[in-house]
Amino acid sequence: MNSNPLPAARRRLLPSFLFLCLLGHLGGAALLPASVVRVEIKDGKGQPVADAVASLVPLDRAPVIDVPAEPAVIVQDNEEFSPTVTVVVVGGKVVIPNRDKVQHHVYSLSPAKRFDIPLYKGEMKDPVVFDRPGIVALGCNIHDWMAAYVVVLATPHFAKSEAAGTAQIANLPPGRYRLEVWHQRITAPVVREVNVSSDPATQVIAVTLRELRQIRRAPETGGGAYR
Ligand SMILES: [Cu+2]
Repeated sequence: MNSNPLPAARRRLLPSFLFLCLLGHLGGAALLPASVVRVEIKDGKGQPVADAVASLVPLDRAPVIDVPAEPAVIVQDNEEFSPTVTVVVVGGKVVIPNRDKVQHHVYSLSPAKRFDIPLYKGEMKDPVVFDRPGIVALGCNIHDWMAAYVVVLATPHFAKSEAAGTAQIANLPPGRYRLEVWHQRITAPVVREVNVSSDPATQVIAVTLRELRQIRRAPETGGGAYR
């Protein structure tokens, strides 16, 4: 029997104590509860807006962007893109597999990334790399109604709003930021300046997107709109 258990307990505790000290020394800021900005996005009638993208661009430091090794995935299923809004950082990759029995011809004419993938089914050969910030609208040459967006950001701080209209951006270092809120149905993003203090807290910012454009998913019949 061990008549003196204390030294053994100390020996067990010492490594974890040293580990914590090391962690605290290397990444003190990361261990603190970090600040959160929660953007509540509504339309002019007070209804929540889903699939809006809120991003925070640091104004007093260069953003540190880690490009994920894995591509984001936009599936083509039942002759629709899913999801319809995808966010990537600059340099991010996207694959657009076709799960339908029919072929699709995916393209973009957006200045931030033009591409054209002629008729295909199944997987793509190479992912599309989005190397410039901007909004990239995807379409299909065969099916006019198919539409999706890739939002390419030069900041790692972003979130897409859920059904409740909430986009929550966590782990924010203190500083000044430019908040941008984009939605496919507004003509220009909503821009605000936001201060994140060094005291960890959750800041709630209400954004109203007025005058949301209607999206035509199929051509109108009769042509009356153009007379
Ligand atoms: Cu198609």
